[in-house]
Amino acid sequence: MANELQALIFDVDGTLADTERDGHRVAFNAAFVAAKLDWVWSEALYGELLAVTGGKERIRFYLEKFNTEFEKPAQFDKFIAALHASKTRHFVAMMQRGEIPLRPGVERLIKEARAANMRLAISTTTTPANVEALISSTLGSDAMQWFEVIAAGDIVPAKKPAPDIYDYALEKMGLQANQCIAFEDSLNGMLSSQAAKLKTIITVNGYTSEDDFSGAVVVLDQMGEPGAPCKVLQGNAEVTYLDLAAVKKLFQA
Ligand code: XBP
Ligand code: MG
Repeated sequence: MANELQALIFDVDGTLADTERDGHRVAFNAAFVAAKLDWVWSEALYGELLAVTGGKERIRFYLEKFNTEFEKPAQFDKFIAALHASKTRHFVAMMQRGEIPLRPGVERLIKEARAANMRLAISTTTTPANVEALISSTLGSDAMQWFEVIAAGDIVPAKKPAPDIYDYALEKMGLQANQCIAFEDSLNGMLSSQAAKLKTIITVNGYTSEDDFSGAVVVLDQMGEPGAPCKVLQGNAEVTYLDLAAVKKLFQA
């Protein structure tokens, strides 16, 4: 008999909220201004930089590929860490001001799952402070406790697309991959969840709609709401909006 679904594991950036273009990118640029650097990450450039997950790693990638003229300071690791810490402060402040809402259906699904005693976890590349700021500002100050594991940031050295952050979440929950389902928005995210052997539901966003999501359980434009249906972009499923019954059906299919 097939396993029963025990837990939902959510990615954060791009999945819970559209944070990349108007959140992280803006916070990076604010940190560059504060550090008196003349770097500007446009929406288009940021799309290319998203090939690399992790903010510190993304800054290094930018300097390796797009700004090779920049003379690296002597203590380069410290420079990157300080710049990224400043970016995190800007991002947290933006979330605390409520600048980025959750994507359609996210709050509804999480609350339904919670009411049904479904176990919940987070698996993300972003810094823990960012997760806390987003979740508390959108779902309320106690909402961090709804998730039994917050697997985030540098907790594992190898970030997505490596499976490590999902493996970590599964290990902490004491669950097998075939008892859980993952929610992702990007190719790097899905490669990570699939490498951890998790079935994965994709909701795309502006930066990821052209990614190749072969192997996903279903690809949707968003989770949708009653009266505001989602579109099925890939996969043989009839979903009008993602509720727990739909998730369970996709998990069993
Ligand atoms: C997205 C990421 C992160 C964020 C920036 O993670 O790759 O690096 O873009 O956050 P996910 P930091 O989709 O797994 O949530 O600057 O804190 O890394
Ligand atoms: Mg993501």
